[in-house]
Amino acid sequence: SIPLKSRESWKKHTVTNFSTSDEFEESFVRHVETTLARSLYNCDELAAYQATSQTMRDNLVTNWNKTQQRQTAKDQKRIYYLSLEFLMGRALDNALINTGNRDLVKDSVSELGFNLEDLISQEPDAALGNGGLGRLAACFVDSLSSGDYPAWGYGLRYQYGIFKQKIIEGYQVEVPDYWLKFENPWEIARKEIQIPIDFYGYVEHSTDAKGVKKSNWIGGERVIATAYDFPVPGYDTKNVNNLRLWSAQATTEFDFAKFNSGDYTNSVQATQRAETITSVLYPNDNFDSGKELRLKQQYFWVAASLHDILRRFKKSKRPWVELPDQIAIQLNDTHPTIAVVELQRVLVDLEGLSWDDAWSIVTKVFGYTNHTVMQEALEKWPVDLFQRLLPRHLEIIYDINLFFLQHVEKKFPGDRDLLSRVSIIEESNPRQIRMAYLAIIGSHKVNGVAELHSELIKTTIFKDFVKIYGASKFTNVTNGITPRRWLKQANPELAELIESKLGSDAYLKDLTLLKGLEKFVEEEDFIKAWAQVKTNNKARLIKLIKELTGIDIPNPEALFDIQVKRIHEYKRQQLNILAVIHRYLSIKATPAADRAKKFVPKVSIFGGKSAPGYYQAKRIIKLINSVSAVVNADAEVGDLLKVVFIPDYNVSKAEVICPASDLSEHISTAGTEASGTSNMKFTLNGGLIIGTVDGANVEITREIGEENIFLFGNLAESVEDLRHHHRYQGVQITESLQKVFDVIDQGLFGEASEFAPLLDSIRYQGDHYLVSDDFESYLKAQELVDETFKDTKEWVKKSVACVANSGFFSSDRAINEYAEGIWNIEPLSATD
Ligand code: GPQ
Repeated sequence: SIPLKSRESWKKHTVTNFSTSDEFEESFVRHVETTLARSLYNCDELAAYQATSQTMRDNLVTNWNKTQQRQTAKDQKRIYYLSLEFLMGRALDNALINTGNRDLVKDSVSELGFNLEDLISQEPDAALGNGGLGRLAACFVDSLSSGDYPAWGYGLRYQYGIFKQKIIEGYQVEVPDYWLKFENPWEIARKEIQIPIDFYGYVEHSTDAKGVKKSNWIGGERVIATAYDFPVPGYDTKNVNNLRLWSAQATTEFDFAKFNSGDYTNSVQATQRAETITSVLYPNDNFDSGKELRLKQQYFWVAASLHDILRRFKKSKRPWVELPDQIAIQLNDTHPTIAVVELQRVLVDLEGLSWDDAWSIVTKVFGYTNHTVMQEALEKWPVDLFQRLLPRHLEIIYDINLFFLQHVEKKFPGDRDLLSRVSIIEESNPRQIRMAYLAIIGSHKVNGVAELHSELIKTTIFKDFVKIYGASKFTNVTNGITPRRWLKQANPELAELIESKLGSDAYLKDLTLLKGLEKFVEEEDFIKAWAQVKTNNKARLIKLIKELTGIDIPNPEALFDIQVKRIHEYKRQQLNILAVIHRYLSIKATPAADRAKKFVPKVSIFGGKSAPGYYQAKRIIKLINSVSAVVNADAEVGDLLKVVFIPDYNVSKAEVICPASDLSEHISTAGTEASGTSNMKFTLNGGLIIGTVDGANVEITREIGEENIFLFGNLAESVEDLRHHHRYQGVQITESLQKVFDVIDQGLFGEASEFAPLLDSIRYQGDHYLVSDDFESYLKAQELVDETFKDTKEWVKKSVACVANSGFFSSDRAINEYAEGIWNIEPLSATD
């Protein structure tokens, strides 16, 4: 560091943050003219976006530095959130809001000749995630910073995020998302951080002078992990935490043996191979595809992160037993589970601790969050693959398993079925490693993400582990969303109205204050203003739909009924579109004169990506688009029904879509959606929900009241019986569903054979997702929606009730629960 006598002159020049318009503009122009090497004459909107972001980044970086210094000095316990996905979306608007600079910057860029909204929309989404799981991680880092927690996120810096979805002739076409095309002002490249990560190779066993057995892994291939840091600003605090994303590089130790033997090209190819590790995000949601490169990604990321975490711990010179007092690591799903094994390896093989001492440390450090009970999503890795890629880790897994099974045997002597059921190794062909079991055994707490889900994991997939460890190891932390992005940023007009009624914006940090809105529901003016905000937001969405699809929505007063999320059979977009067809047929079958009385005008809006190899989901997309084409062109139906598929649903589009719903659909087969988080976003924005008794819908109902939600369908407890019934007694297709099937079969929406596999999975293949069982009750619920919507005033009151009672669903609340119940960490305020 700098010698004492030089520090005075240093401090004189230390960077200060802009705080006036003038200072902002000075910095903006400096960045245009130096950083970007442009001028007054060729500063386009992209350059202006870059200069605005660079200026904001300067502020974030100074606060980031102070935050890190403060955290190092105080040396409190830190939380490390390991997630393979961070679905961050855009950073600029969020930084402006969280630092309280939005108005100032809007005026400043306007003085310089730009419109802030236009600059904001220049930014590509940081789409390093698939769906709910990745967006949850993004909301969590926002809440960790806002709550002043000493926290780091660790993930991968994919060069390609989730693909962009184009709709061509009704089909999904995937286009690569090369989001780093232009300079990314939000990342700080730390090229000096170079962590070697090994793969393959073999294990050497030896015995030392004291007779202690030693294992030493000699890697066969080396890749370098280099760091990119993303500052994460908290709201209304100077606290700025770090999100560190790793990028893979070839080693700079050039392979001279190959080079000298004239094999220059092969030697360079190794570089290419190394870099593929972080090139692409796997585009599967709720599905395990088991690819070797994916396992490489996981180990690369986990080994680099642990190395970094342990280096920081070692600087404090504390003994290893204190590790669990200084750090907590949360495993976001099983993707980082190999961290359990890697930490054990480092402590035993490299740091020389005994197995038991190491294991007692390891299990105190980790917590594991489960996000699904669906079998096809639970990660398993072939033993053979592990043997090749991570031979020492496989040995350690065998030992962890052995000690665990010994413990089980002692507790339940002779129960061989139990042993084979809970073994980390599944004795299948090929043999597989069950990552969820390893995560449970290696953690001190396991949590689900909504109450119903946390109960289900205890009674289904992890039942045996409750028997072994007791129920107290299993807990619930219901998901949440950040109100900064999902209310203030996405819905500025509603935020303003709320602030004017509550008298301050304190609700953005204590969302339960929204309850205060209830006392205004009888005020005529308030209700009118509330309705007006919704209308304005619907107009904003109408514009977006027109831009993206060319479809005109003639009637902004129509009921906007929205289902946006990944396309998945369990989420049941097929149920929605089949009911839309039913509605279309009913309208056509009603005499023209009676239609207006019977139906409220409605716009059915869909959006979401299918995994590229998930053909059934792709058929659902095609069906929605075909129905859209037929219905929208049918003059007889007019504005009574419009159907829209919004292409390339992502975070920045969600920010326009969520505030514009009258009704949103959360209609998964009961017991399949762990929580859902878009249900919370729509509720927070004054949209009503039609939904099943699943995931967080249950808690939303409890908070907002049964009279303010449209629930329907079978309960989770009936699902197994219904499937059993389908298997042995067949599937019952009701008359109304049959009529819908008939018109599809007759080719009303184009080539019937394209959709046959979709219908067949319901009528002939056991209807796993219970579409037939829930169809009638869904139609009934939709009828009730229509009835209720006709009374505009009553509807608006329900809308207010939704917002007023959504305080519980803040990710701040979720993070506080993790901090207290799982991590045992305290905030460290910027003013401490
Ligand atoms: N979730 Cl296992 C994903 O987004 N991807 C996954 O691979 C798995 C779960 C979701 C889950 O489906 C939602 O119900 C949750 O709300 C979300 O995780 C966050 O917990």
